Amino acid sequence: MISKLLIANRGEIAVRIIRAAREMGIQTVVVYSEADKDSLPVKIADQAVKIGPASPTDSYLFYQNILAAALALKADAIHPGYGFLAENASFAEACRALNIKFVGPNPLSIRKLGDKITAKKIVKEAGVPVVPGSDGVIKNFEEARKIIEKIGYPVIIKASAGGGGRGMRIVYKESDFENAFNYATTEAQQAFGDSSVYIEKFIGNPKHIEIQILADKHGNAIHLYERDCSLQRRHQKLLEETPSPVIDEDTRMKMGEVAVKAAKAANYDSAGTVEFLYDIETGGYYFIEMNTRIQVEHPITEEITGIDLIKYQIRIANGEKLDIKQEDVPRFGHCIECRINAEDPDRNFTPNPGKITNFIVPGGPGIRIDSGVFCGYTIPPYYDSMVAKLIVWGKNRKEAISRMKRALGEFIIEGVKTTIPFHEEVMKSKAFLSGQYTTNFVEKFFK
Ligand code: MV4
Repeated sequence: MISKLLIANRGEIAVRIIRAAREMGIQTVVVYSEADKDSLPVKIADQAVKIGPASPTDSYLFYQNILAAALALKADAIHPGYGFLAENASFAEACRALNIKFVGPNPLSIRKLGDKITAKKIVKEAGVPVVPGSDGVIKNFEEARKIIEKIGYPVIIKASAGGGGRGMRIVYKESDFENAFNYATTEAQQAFGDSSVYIEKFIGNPKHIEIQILADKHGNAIHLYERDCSLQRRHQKLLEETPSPVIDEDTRMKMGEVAVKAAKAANYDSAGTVEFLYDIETGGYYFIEMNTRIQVEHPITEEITGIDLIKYQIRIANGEKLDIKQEDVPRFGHCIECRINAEDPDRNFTPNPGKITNFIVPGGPGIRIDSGVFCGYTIPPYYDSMVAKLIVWGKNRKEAISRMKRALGEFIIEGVKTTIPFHEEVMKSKAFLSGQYTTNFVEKFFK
């Protein structure tokens, strides 16, 4: 049994994990950097241990110190949250070697799915639709030419060690290919220490649809429907909603089924997310990658299913069997999350850290706020700029949107600029209201 959980993260996700653990009767230890000594997770955890200076590489990423803290305080499990060590297979292995439960999938699954070429191969063999393209590493121009003859331009070159939009190049015509290929391999080598790249047909105007899954260590896996994460800017998601306004019931269940297939094929055993591109013209969907962590936007799935994903992650890490069957996964209403960042939307979303001098949160029916800040707190400049996730539930999309407008209007944050005005504009925009918005929406309408 897990009796003490160490949280190897900061901010709102550390708070979220402390809340789940506390409701389960599990003691909590949070580790923190010098810059986070006055943070909310440090205040509310049962215990807190300083692990290093502000710099992430010397604190939240420096896992020797985190493991030493876990041993010293006798934590029997570590939750990595998202970012930092969450998808680090070597860290998961190091936990295992010390007999500490890693709240996440087994190290081999992390490693296989982290390599995007391997991930695609595994799921394709299991019958999951993937974007047409190369089946493995592209070694040279000749190899690429043969594949592009079949799929046609435009194509996208992706780094196998990349993911989440890092290390990608779009190529529209043959005369640009050689340059782009050389650039992509060099960049991949520099960024990830692995020059492997692969190519796919470039889907020009897709929706980013992801399926939440839960898989245990006994071979059981279920999905918890989709999230529409198309509203993003430079690969940073700004708003997520579920259900997706463009996914019909039949497609929803089919995408869920293939996501479960993908998870099973990868021997997956935790909460995870299977990412697809969805073509609104054809209704086609294609696997692109799988994320082996809990995601920022997990609460919207919790709100429409009533299932606490963090508690399930902990139970699964503890070796427990899933006690929900696919047919028993509820789905009620509609949920939207707006990420409120300390950024200036009028200045190209430049980060705007500093002291929060006033912080009054909206409340009332259907409102949930996941945040790591409070009035008087100073947002340090070293980490991401998220201030709060404003999560709104409504009986349908229309009510969720009205409620989101109302909640954005109630939210008072002073001292730092935030993305609230941006979200207020989104709530009024035709493309968002129609539900037909794609990944190009922000770049197209908010320049
Ligand atoms: C693509 C794509 C179009 N076609 N793959 C971005 C995040 C990462 N998970 C995969 N991504 C994409 N992969 C194919 N075959 C479009 C995206 C994409 C994107 C690409 C360029 C600029 C902005 C984008 C925003 C969202 C998704």
